[in-house]
Amino acid sequence: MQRDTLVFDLIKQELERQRRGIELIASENFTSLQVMQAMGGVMTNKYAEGYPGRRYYGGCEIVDQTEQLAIDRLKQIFNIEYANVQPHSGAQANAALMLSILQPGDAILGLDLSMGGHLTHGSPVNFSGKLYRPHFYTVTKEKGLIDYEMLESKAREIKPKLIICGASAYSRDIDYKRIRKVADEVGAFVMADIAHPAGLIAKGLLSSPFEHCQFVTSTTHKTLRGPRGGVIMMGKDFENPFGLKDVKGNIRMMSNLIDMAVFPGTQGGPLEHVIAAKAIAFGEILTDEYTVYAKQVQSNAQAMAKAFVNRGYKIISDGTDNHLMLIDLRNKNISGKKAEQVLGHADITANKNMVPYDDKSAFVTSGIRFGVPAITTRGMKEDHMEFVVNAVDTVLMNADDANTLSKVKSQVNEFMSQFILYPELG
Ligand code: DSN
Repeated sequence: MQRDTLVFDLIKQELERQRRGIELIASENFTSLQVMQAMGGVMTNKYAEGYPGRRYYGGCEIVDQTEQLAIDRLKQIFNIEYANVQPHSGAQANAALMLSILQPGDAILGLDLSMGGHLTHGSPVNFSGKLYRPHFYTVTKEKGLIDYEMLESKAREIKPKLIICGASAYSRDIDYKRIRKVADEVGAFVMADIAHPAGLIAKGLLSSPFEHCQFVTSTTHKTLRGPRGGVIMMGKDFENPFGLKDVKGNIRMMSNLIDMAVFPGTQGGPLEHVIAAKAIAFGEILTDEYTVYAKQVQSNAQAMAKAFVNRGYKIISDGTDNHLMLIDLRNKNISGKKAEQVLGHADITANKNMVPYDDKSAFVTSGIRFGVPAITTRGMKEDHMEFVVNAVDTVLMNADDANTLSKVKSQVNEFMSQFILYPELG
């Protein structure tokens, strides 16, 4: 078959784009070459509906081993009893988890999307807000911290079946213990979606949710630096809350309910090539090298936040505990939309983001979100944050000056040439 030069040329252009720019999207990262090789390998050809040792197709004896490796390594990373590595994404993980414990119309309580939450935590445009009855807590107006008192009073009033914690644009640690306390009081489960900070939690740099939240979901491609995908985990397995029995009349464990909700509940064949890549990434996370990386992520984020504050930028909650920060640009007289656009002209990639109590729409926004997982993988240290923040600031303060934008772009490209990305790819 003729090589598709059109598509491969676009892939080459994307590699060049990633190489020359400063990547500040908090949810992105650069996987290792071996993770990408697994994703582009022959396991993409295999159907394997079911689970290791219990498949609906023949020829699964090899993919059984990679999937079991992924499961075992993930359990080792977090020191937990249960992991399902089949969800195709974080959204799929959340859909399956909710399917396993909720009935349509059940009340759920999550952090409002416009306050840093996530679409799958009850947004009316998402399955979670359409199938279930969503309610929300917020962050406080003064400090930008999760309003635990509101969470508690809403939980007592609504009596949700599930309380969801975790966020996409929240830079502080979470008090899982406090959330579990009110959940127990009102008869709710707690699910922590750790898609963003999972890598820092893995290395003990942030509080662990496993002791307090019955269910934990994550993506695998953000701080975890693996392939795009999702996982569902439990610190401890337990008998299912509904007394569901299997064909032999045995009560099924919660792990069985979740497995069934992933397949056949919400997915068909698992992506075994991605699962092989997850296994590789999880192996990398177990190394000391990754521990050094995770600590550097946290230090870089703090250095970056300090550099922004020194230039008069308003960080929501006044700083960061994790890998990201959300900046309110209103005192800088530029919208998030425009900021994202002009930063793009200088080869700096970030995403506009609503800030709490924003007066602009989600398409315009008053804020911008910055994260350091990707630039830390490129090799940047605390000292480099000064260059990055200076470049961002110069762009934002000269947003309508094409000459300045082009000058910063050249400086960015020159700066990034010292942090080699995928040298093996030529
Ligand atoms: N889209 C992801 C993010 O950027 O945070 C969340 O799913």
